Amino acid sequence: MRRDDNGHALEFQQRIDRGDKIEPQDWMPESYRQALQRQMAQHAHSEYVGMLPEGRWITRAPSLHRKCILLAKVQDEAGHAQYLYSALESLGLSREQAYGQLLSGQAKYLNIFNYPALSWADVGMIGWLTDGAAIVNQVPLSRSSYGPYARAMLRICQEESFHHRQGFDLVRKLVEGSPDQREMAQEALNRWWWPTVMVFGPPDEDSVHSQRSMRWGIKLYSNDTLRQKFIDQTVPQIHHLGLSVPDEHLRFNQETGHYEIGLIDWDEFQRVIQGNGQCNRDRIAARRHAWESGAWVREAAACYAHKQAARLTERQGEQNV
Ligand code: BYC
Repeated sequence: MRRDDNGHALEFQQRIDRGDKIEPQDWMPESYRQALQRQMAQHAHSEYVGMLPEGRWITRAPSLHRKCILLAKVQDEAGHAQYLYSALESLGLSREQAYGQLLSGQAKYLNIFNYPALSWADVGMIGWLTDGAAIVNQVPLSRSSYGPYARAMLRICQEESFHHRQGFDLVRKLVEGSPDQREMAQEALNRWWWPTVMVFGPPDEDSVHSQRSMRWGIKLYSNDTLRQKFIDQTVPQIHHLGLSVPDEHLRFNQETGHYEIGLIDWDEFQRVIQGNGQCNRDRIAARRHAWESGAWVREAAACYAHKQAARLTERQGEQNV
Protein backbone atom coordinates (compact mmCIF):
# COMPACT_ATOMS: atom_id res chain seq x y z
CA MET A 1 0.00 0.00 0.00
CA ARG A 2 1.33 3.45 -0.91
CA ARG A 3 1.59 6.14 1.79
CA ASP A 4 -1.38 8.12 0.48
CA ASP A 5 -3.39 4.87 0.37
CA ASN A 6 -2.97 4.54 4.16
CA GLY A 7 -4.86 7.79 4.65
CA HIS A 8 -7.50 6.63 2.19
CA ALA A 9 -7.81 3.28 3.97
CA LEU A 10 -8.43 4.98 7.32
CA GLU A 11 -11.02 7.31 5.84
CA PHE A 12 -12.61 4.34 4.07
CA GLN A 13 -12.94 2.39 7.34
CA GLN A 14 -14.45 5.47 9.00
CA ARG A 15 -17.07 5.70 6.24
CA ILE A 16 -17.99 2.08 6.79
CA ASP A 17 -18.15 2.53 10.56
CA ARG A 18 -20.49 5.51 10.05
CA GLY A 19 -22.77 3.30 7.93
CA ASP A 20 -22.10 5.14 4.63
CA LYS A 21 -22.66 3.16 1.46
CA ILE A 22 -19.65 2.56 -0.80
CA GLU A 23 -20.56 3.14 -4.45
CA PRO A 24 -18.79 1.79 -7.57
CA GLN A 25 -17.09 5.11 -8.40
CA ASP A 26 -15.70 5.49 -4.85
CA TRP A 27 -12.15 4.68 -3.90
CA MET A 28 -11.89 1.29 -2.17
CA PRO A 29 -8.93 -0.82 -1.00
CA GLU A 30 -8.10 -3.54 -3.49
CA SER A 31 -8.59 -6.17 -0.79
CA TYR A 32 -12.13 -4.85 -0.10
CA ARG A 33 -12.94 -5.11 -3.81
CA GLN A 34 -11.59 -8.67 -3.95
CA ALA A 35 -13.40 -9.79 -0.79
CA LEU A 36 -16.67 -8.40 -2.13
CA GLN A 37 -16.12 -9.94 -5.54
CA ARG A 38 -15.55 -13.34 -3.97
CA GLN A 39 -18.67 -13.27 -1.80
CA MET A 40 -20.92 -11.70 -4.43
CA ALA A 41 -19.72 -14.11 -7.12
CA GLN A 42 -20.35 -17.05 -4.81
CA HIS A 43 -23.79 -15.63 -4.15
CA ALA A 44 -24.58 -15.06 -7.87
CA HIS A 45 -23.43 -18.58 -8.75
CA SER A 46 -25.61 -20.02 -5.96
CA GLU A 47 -28.68 -18.37 -7.42
CA TYR A 48 -27.73 -19.53 -10.90
CA VAL A 49 -26.87 -23.14 -10.03
CA GLY A 50 -29.71 -23.18 -7.48
CA MET A 51 -32.26 -23.19 -10.28
CA LEU A 52 -31.23 -26.71 -11.30
CA PRO A 53 -32.59 -29.01 -8.55
CA GLU A 54 -36.05 -27.40 -8.61
CA GLY A 55 -36.00 -26.79 -12.36
CA ARG A 56 -36.12 -30.56 -12.89
CA TRP A 57 -39.59 -30.61 -11.32
CA ILE A 58 -41.27 -27.99 -13.51
CA THR A 59 -42.51 -30.58 -16.00
CA ARG A 60 -43.60 -32.92 -13.21
CA ALA A 61 -45.40 -30.52 -10.87
CA PRO A 62 -48.60 -32.22 -9.67
CA SER A 63 -51.01 -29.45 -10.79
CA LEU A 64 -51.13 -26.42 -13.07
CA HIS A 65 -51.26 -24.20 -9.98
CA ARG A 66 -48.06 -25.70 -8.54
CA LYS A 67 -46.37 -25.58 -11.94
CA CYS A 68 -47.09 -21.84 -12.26
CA ILE A 69 -45.69 -21.17 -8.78
CA LEU A 70 -42.57 -23.21 -9.45
CA LEU A 71 -41.98 -21.57 -12.83
CA ALA A 72 -42.22 -18.12 -11.24
CA LYS A 73 -39.85 -19.13 -8.45
CA VAL A 74 -37.19 -20.57 -10.73
CA GLN A 75 -37.46 -17.49 -12.93
CA ASP A 76 -36.96 -15.32 -9.82
CA GLU A 77 -33.72 -17.18 -9.06
CA ALA A 78 -32.48 -16.41 -12.57
CA GLY A 79 -33.36 -12.75 -11.93
CA HIS A 80 -31.41 -12.78 -8.65
CA ALA A 81 -28.38 -14.11 -10.48
CA GLN A 82 -28.80 -11.32 -13.07
CA TYR A 83 -28.85 -8.55 -10.43
CA LEU A 84 -25.80 -10.01 -8.75
CA TYR A 85 -23.80 -10.54 -11.95
CA SER A 86 -24.61 -6.91 -12.86
CA ALA A 87 -23.54 -5.71 -9.42
CA LEU A 88 -20.31 -7.66 -9.93
CA GLU A 89 -19.70 -5.81 -13.20
CA SER A 90 -19.72 -2.59 -11.17
CA LEU A 91 -16.68 -4.02 -9.36
CA GLY A 92 -14.86 -4.72 -12.60
CA LEU A 93 -15.65 -8.45 -12.90
CA SER A 94 -17.26 -9.15 -16.28
CA ARG A 95 -19.93 -11.78 -16.88
CA GLU A 96 -17.43 -13.87 -18.84
CA GLN A 97 -14.86 -13.73 -16.03
CA ALA A 98 -17.46 -14.61 -13.39
CA TYR A 99 -18.70 -17.56 -15.43
CA GLY A 100 -15.13 -18.66 -16.10
CA GLN A 101 -14.52 -18.80 -12.34
CA LEU A 102 -17.65 -20.91 -11.82
CA LEU A 103 -16.93 -23.36 -14.61
CA SER A 104 -13.28 -23.81 -13.64
CA GLY A 105 -14.20 -24.50 -10.01
CA GLN A 106 -12.29 -21.44 -8.78
CA ALA A 107 -15.49 -19.89 -7.38
CA LYS A 108 -17.81 -21.75 -5.05
CA TYR A 109 -21.58 -21.88 -4.79
CA LEU A 110 -23.71 -23.07 -1.88
CA ASN A 111 -23.14 -26.67 -0.76
CA ILE A 112 -26.89 -27.33 -0.72
CA PHE A 113 -27.27 -27.31 -4.49
CA ASN A 114 -25.08 -30.38 -4.83
CA TYR A 115 -27.83 -32.59 -3.39
CA PRO A 116 -30.46 -34.11 -5.68
CA ALA A 117 -34.17 -33.22 -5.54
CA LEU A 118 -35.51 -36.78 -5.52
CA SER A 119 -39.20 -36.27 -4.74
CA TRP A 120 -41.84 -33.53 -5.03
CA ALA A 121 -41.44 -32.92 -1.29
CA ASP A 122 -37.84 -31.83 -1.97
CA VAL A 123 -39.20 -28.84 -3.91
CA GLY A 124 -41.02 -27.82 -0.74
CA MET A 125 -37.89 -28.34 1.37
CA ILE A 126 -35.80 -26.16 -0.92
CA GLY A 127 -38.34 -23.34 -0.68
CA TRP A 128 -39.07 -23.66 3.02
CA LEU A 129 -35.60 -24.53 4.35
CA THR A 130 -33.08 -23.21 1.79
CA ASP A 131 -34.93 -20.00 1.04
CA GLY A 132 -35.65 -19.70 4.77
CA ALA A 133 -31.90 -19.91 5.43
CA ALA A 134 -31.27 -17.43 2.61
CA ILE A 135 -33.65 -14.92 4.22
CA VAL A 136 -31.92 -15.19 7.59
CA ASN A 137 -28.57 -14.62 5.88
CA GLN A 138 -29.60 -12.00 3.35
CA VAL A 139 -31.91 -9.63 5.23
CA PRO A 140 -28.88 -8.31 7.14
CA LEU A 141 -26.96 -8.11 3.83
CA SER A 142 -29.42 -5.45 2.67
CA ARG A 143 -27.48 -3.24 5.11
CA SER A 144 -24.11 -4.31 3.73
CA SER A 145 -21.59 -1.58 2.97
CA TYR A 146 -21.55 -1.89 -0.83
CA GLY A 147 -24.49 0.05 -2.30
CA PRO A 148 -25.32 -2.10 -5.36
CA TYR A 149 -25.15 -5.32 -3.28
CA ALA A 150 -27.31 -3.90 -0.49
CA ARG A 151 -29.93 -2.62 -2.95
CA ALA A 152 -30.03 -5.92 -4.86
CA MET A 153 -30.69 -7.65 -1.52
CA LEU A 154 -33.83 -5.60 -0.83
CA ARG A 155 -35.59 -6.92 -3.91
CA ILE A 156 -34.13 -10.41 -3.61
CA CYS A 157 -35.34 -10.78 -0.03
CA GLN A 158 -38.88 -9.76 -0.92
CA GLU A 159 -38.94 -12.51 -3.53
CA GLU A 160 -37.31 -15.03 -1.18
CA SER A 161 -40.17 -14.42 1.27
CA PHE A 162 -42.62 -15.61 -1.37
CA HIS A 163 -40.38 -18.62 -2.06
CA HIS A 164 -40.25 -19.47 1.62
CA ARG A 165 -44.02 -19.16 1.94
CA GLN A 166 -44.73 -21.38 -1.06
CA GLY A 167 -42.28 -24.02 0.23
CA PHE A 168 -43.98 -24.09 3.62
CA ASP A 169 -47.39 -24.26 1.96
CA LEU A 170 -46.29 -27.16 -0.25
CA VAL A 171 -44.99 -29.14 2.74
CA ARG A 172 -48.10 -28.30 4.78
CA LYS A 173 -50.29 -29.71 1.99
CA LEU A 174 -48.27 -32.92 2.03
CA VAL A 175 -48.43 -33.41 5.79
CA GLU A 176 -52.19 -32.85 5.70
CA GLY A 177 -52.50 -35.46 2.95
CA SER A 178 -52.25 -39.25 2.94
CA PRO A 179 -49.83 -41.20 5.20
CA ASP A 180 -47.61 -41.73 2.13
CA GLN A 181 -47.47 -37.99 1.48
CA ARG A 182 -46.62 -37.26 5.12
CA GLU A 183 -43.89 -39.87 4.96
CA MET A 184 -42.56 -38.32 1.78
CA ALA A 185 -42.31 -34.96 3.57
CA GLN A 186 -40.50 -36.47 6.57
CA GLU A 187 -38.10 -38.39 4.36
CA ALA A 188 -37.27 -35.20 2.43
CA LEU A 189 -36.76 -33.26 5.66
CA ASN A 190 -34.37 -35.98 6.86
CA ARG A 191 -32.21 -35.43 3.78
CA TRP A 192 -32.33 -31.59 3.63
CA TRP A 193 -32.03 -30.63 7.29
CA TRP A 194 -28.28 -31.08 7.83
CA PRO A 195 -27.11 -29.66 4.48
CA THR A 196 -29.30 -26.60 5.20
CA VAL A 197 -27.78 -26.15 8.63
CA MET A 198 -24.38 -26.18 6.89
CA VAL A 199 -25.43 -23.46 4.44
CA PHE A 200 -24.30 -20.76 6.89
CA GLY A 201 -20.70 -21.86 6.41
CA PRO A 202 -18.07 -23.39 8.70
CA PRO A 203 -18.11 -22.74 12.47
CA ASP A 204 -16.88 -19.27 13.43
CA GLU A 205 -13.47 -20.52 14.57
CA ASP A 206 -12.84 -22.02 11.09
CA SER A 207 -14.32 -19.18 9.05
CA VAL A 208 -11.44 -17.67 7.07
CA HIS A 209 -13.19 -14.54 5.84
CA SER A 210 -15.68 -13.59 8.57
CA GLN A 211 -13.56 -11.25 10.70
CA ARG A 212 -12.42 -9.07 7.85
CA SER A 213 -15.74 -9.17 6.01
CA MET A 214 -17.56 -8.08 9.16
CA ARG A 215 -15.08 -5.25 9.77
CA TRP A 216 -15.84 -4.02 6.28
CA GLY A 217 -19.60 -4.51 6.52
CA ILE A 218 -19.54 -7.05 3.68
CA LYS A 219 -21.30 -9.45 6.02
CA LEU A 220 -23.04 -8.34 9.18
CA TYR A 221 -23.15 -11.40 11.43
CA SER A 222 -21.00 -14.47 12.00
CA ASN A 223 -21.87 -17.87 10.52
CA ASP A 224 -22.80 -19.42 13.89
CA THR A 225 -24.98 -16.46 14.89
CA LEU A 226 -27.06 -16.78 11.73
CA ARG A 227 -27.19 -20.59 11.96
CA GLN A 228 -28.57 -20.35 15.49
CA LYS A 229 -31.18 -17.82 14.39
CA PHE A 230 -32.31 -20.15 11.60
CA ILE A 231 -32.51 -23.16 13.94
CA ASP A 232 -34.46 -21.22 16.58
CA GLN A 233 -37.02 -20.06 14.07
CA THR A 234 -37.33 -23.27 12.02
CA VAL A 235 -37.54 -26.00 14.69
CA PRO A 236 -40.91 -24.68 16.01
CA GLN A 237 -42.21 -24.63 12.42
CA ILE A 238 -41.16 -28.26 11.98
CA HIS A 239 -42.94 -29.22 15.19
CA HIS A 240 -46.00 -27.20 14.18
CA LEU A 241 -46.27 -29.35 11.04
CA GLY A 242 -46.03 -32.50 13.13
CA LEU A 243 -42.69 -33.46 11.58
CA SER A 244 -39.57 -34.32 13.52
CA VAL A 245 -36.05 -32.92 13.30
CA PRO A 246 -33.65 -35.72 12.30
CA ASP A 247 -31.38 -35.07 15.28
CA GLU A 248 -31.57 -37.16 18.43
CA HIS A 249 -29.48 -34.60 20.31
CA LEU A 250 -31.77 -31.67 19.63
CA ARG A 251 -32.92 -29.98 22.84
CA PHE A 252 -34.25 -26.64 23.95
CA ASN A 253 -32.03 -24.95 26.51
CA GLN A 254 -34.37 -23.15 28.93
CA GLU A 255 -31.54 -21.02 30.31
CA THR A 256 -30.29 -19.62 27.01
CA GLY A 257 -33.65 -19.72 25.23
CA HIS A 258 -31.99 -21.43 22.24
CA TYR A 259 -32.17 -24.86 20.63
CA GLU A 260 -29.01 -26.93 20.77
CA ILE A 261 -28.26 -29.41 17.99
CA GLY A 262 -26.02 -32.45 17.58
CA LEU A 263 -22.65 -32.44 15.85
CA ILE A 264 -22.57 -31.20 12.27
CA ASP A 265 -20.64 -33.41 9.86
CA TRP A 266 -18.10 -30.83 8.68
CA ASP A 267 -16.19 -33.49 6.74
CA GLU A 268 -19.22 -33.92 4.54
CA PHE A 269 -19.45 -30.15 4.11
CA GLN A 270 -15.79 -29.95 3.03
CA ARG A 271 -16.22 -32.86 0.64
CA VAL A 272 -19.19 -31.19 -1.01
CA ILE A 273 -17.67 -27.71 -1.33
CA GLN A 274 -14.44 -29.17 -2.70
CA GLY A 275 -16.41 -30.60 -5.65
CA ASN A 276 -17.09 -34.14 -4.45
CA GLY A 277 -20.74 -34.04 -3.50
CA GLN A 278 -23.46 -36.11 -5.15
CA CYS A 279 -24.25 -33.64 -7.93
CA ASN A 280 -21.25 -31.28 -8.31
CA ARG A 281 -20.19 -32.70 -11.65
CA ASP A 282 -23.74 -32.68 -13.04
CA ARG A 283 -24.35 -29.12 -11.92
CA ILE A 284 -21.20 -27.76 -13.55
CA ALA A 285 -21.76 -29.84 -16.68
CA ALA A 286 -25.30 -28.37 -16.96
CA ARG A 287 -23.94 -24.84 -16.59
CA ARG A 288 -21.13 -25.47 -19.07
CA HIS A 289 -23.67 -26.79 -21.58
CA ALA A 290 -25.85 -23.68 -21.09
CA TRP A 291 -22.84 -21.38 -21.57
CA GLU A 292 -21.68 -23.16 -24.71
CA SER A 293 -25.07 -23.56 -26.31
CA GLY A 294 -25.89 -19.91 -25.57
CA ALA A 295 -22.86 -18.67 -27.54
CA TRP A 296 -24.96 -17.80 -30.60
CA VAL A 297 -27.33 -15.70 -28.47
CA ARG A 298 -24.43 -13.67 -27.04
CA GLU A 299 -22.98 -13.26 -30.50
CA ALA A 300 -26.31 -12.11 -31.95
CA ALA A 301 -26.89 -9.68 -29.04
CA ALA A 302 -23.41 -8.21 -29.46
CA CYS A 303 -23.93 -7.88 -33.22
CA TYR A 304 -27.28 -6.15 -32.66
CA ALA A 305 -25.79 -3.76 -30.08
CA HIS A 306 -22.95 -2.94 -32.49
CA LYS A 307 -25.39 -2.18 -35.32
CA GLN A 308 -27.57 -0.03 -33.06
CA ALA A 309 -24.52 1.97 -31.96
CA ALA A 310 -23.44 2.46 -35.59
CA ARG A 311 -26.97 3.64 -36.51
CA LEU A 312 -26.98 6.10 -33.62
CA THR A 313 -23.62 7.55 -34.66
CA GLU A 314 -24.87 7.86 -38.24
CA ARG A 315 -28.04 9.69 -37.11
CA GLN A 316 -26.05 12.04 -34.89
CA GLY A 317 -23.77 12.75 -37.86
CA GLU A 318 -26.80 13.62 -40.06
CA GLN A 319 -28.18 15.98 -37.37
CA ASN A 320 -24.85 17.78 -37.12
CA VAL A 321 -24.68 18.48 -40.88
N1 BYC B 1 -21.32 -23.54 0.48
O1 BYC B 1 -14.79 -17.92 5.59
P1 BYC B 1 -16.09 -18.52 5.32
C1 BYC B 1 -30.58 -19.11 -2.62
C2 BYC B 1 -16.78 -21.49 1.67
S1 BYC B 1 -28.99 -18.73 -3.10
C3 BYC B 1 -20.17 -23.52 -0.24
O2 BYC B 1 -17.03 -18.63 6.47
P2 BYC B 1 -17.72 -16.44 4.10
C4 BYC B 1 -31.43 -19.98 -3.45
C5 BYC B 1 -16.43 -20.02 1.48
O3 BYC B 1 -16.78 -19.58 0.18
C6 BYC B 1 -28.46 -17.66 -1.82
N2 BYC B 1 -19.04 -22.92 0.19
O4 BYC B 1 -16.82 -17.75 4.09
C7 BYC B 1 -31.16 -20.11 -4.80
C8 BYC B 1 -14.93 -20.07 1.72
O5 BYC B 1 -14.26 -20.62 0.58
P3 BYC B 1 -13.40 -19.68 -0.45
C9 BYC B 1 -27.02 -17.69 -1.65
C10 BYC B 1 -19.10 -22.29 1.38
O6 BYC B 1 -17.83 -16.01 2.69
C11 BYC B 1 -31.91 -21.01 -5.56
C12 BYC B 1 -14.80 -21.12 2.81
O7 BYC B 1 -15.95 -21.93 2.72
N3 BYC B 1 -26.69 -16.79 -0.55
O8 BYC B 1 -30.99 -18.68 -1.61
O9 BYC B 1 -17.25 -15.46 5.12
C13 BYC B 1 -32.94 -21.75 -4.98
C14 BYC B 1 -14.69 -20.52 4.20
O10 BYC B 1 -15.94 -19.98 4.65
C15 BYC B 1 -20.26 -22.25 2.15
C16 BYC B 1 -25.42 -16.42 -0.34
O11 BYC B 1 -24.51 -16.84 -0.99
C17 BYC B 1 -21.40 -22.91 1.67
N4 BYC B 1 -22.55 -22.95 2.34
O12 BYC B 1 -19.16 -16.98 4.60
C18 BYC B 1 -33.20 -21.57 -3.61
C19 BYC B 1 -25.23 -15.42 0.78
N5 BYC B 1 -20.00 -21.56 3.28
O13 BYC B 1 -14.41 -18.72 -1.08
C20 BYC B 1 -32.45 -20.70 -2.85
C21 BYC B 1 -23.95 -14.64 0.65
C22 BYC B 1 -18.72 -21.19 3.23
O14 BYC B 1 -12.37 -18.96 0.37
N6 BYC B 1 -22.79 -15.36 1.18
N7 BYC B 1 -18.17 -21.63 2.09
O15 BYC B 1 -12.84 -20.65 -1.46
C23 BYC B 1 -22.47 -15.32 2.47
O16 BYC B 1 -23.16 -14.76 3.32
C24 BYC B 1 -21.16 -15.97 2.86
O17 BYC B 1 -20.38 -16.11 1.70
C25 BYC B 1 -21.32 -17.35 3.56
C26 BYC B 1 -19.92 -17.91 3.84
C27 BYC B 1 -22.05 -17.20 4.88
C28 BYC B 1 -22.06 -18.35 2.70
